[in-house]
Amino acid sequence: MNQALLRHPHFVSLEGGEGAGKTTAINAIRDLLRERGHEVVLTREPGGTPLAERIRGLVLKPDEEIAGEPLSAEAELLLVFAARAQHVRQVIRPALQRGAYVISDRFTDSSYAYQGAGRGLDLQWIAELEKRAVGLQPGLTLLLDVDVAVGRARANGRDLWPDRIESEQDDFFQRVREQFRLRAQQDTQRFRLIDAGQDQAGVAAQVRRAVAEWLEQEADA
Ligand code: Z5A
Repeated sequence: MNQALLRHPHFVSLEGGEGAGKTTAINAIRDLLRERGHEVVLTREPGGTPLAERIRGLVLKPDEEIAGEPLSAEAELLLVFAARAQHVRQVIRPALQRGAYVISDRFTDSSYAYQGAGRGLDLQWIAELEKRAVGLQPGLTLLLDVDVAVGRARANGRDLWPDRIESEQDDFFQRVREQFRLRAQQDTQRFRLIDAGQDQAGVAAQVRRAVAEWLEQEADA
């Protein structure tokens, strides 16, 4: 089994808490890359393939038949990784292989943040799954960082029925935010921290700047 963890320069992920504004950021990156003539594939996690989208439903919005059965943290982790293993092989790698840029709304960093810091699962176990089941990291990860209360207020303005994870308490989201920030501090080569507390135009401008600089670095490398 392949255990190498490779970074691909055309693979970009967006991370952050609820209501951080990933949609605005994704649109800004897509526009920038298309202006420069690149093929862009937009995708998301959990999800991105029909099977992985089914798994997303199981994790976030279980139907009536299974809603009463508590989902253990361990099962939640394995489900998001099952979805990711599928997503990488069916969508992400084929797109990268034909030269496209792939922008994913969340990727493995979310598992470290939500299942690791949020649910309290062993980060080493997650690292092992990342190596064995995924084998791929983004070349660039934009972390949209925003105060938990601000992000939740934005998301609450939109969600009538919060999903399983959105129903968690503020301390869960605080741990998630801290884990994302820690990962960004520990890997400044891959991460760019975006102040997502600004208005949407301000966030889009920071994102465009960060991606343009990164493209220049990649071209010089
Ligand atoms: N999850 C996990 O547990 N483990 C994993 O491995 C993975 C995921 C991959 C689904 O993700 C859930 O899966 C997520 C983590 C978990 N759960 N949570 N929480 P998701 O990305 O689909 O769900 P989300 O993070 O809850 O999405 P979101 O709340 O939609 O966040 P967003 O995409 O960053 O926000 P948005 O749609 O761009 O904006 C939200 C609202 O805020 C919207 O009304 C905007 O108009 C408004 N907004 C956005 N930016 C601004 C600014 N700058 N100012 C004012 N208002 C703004």
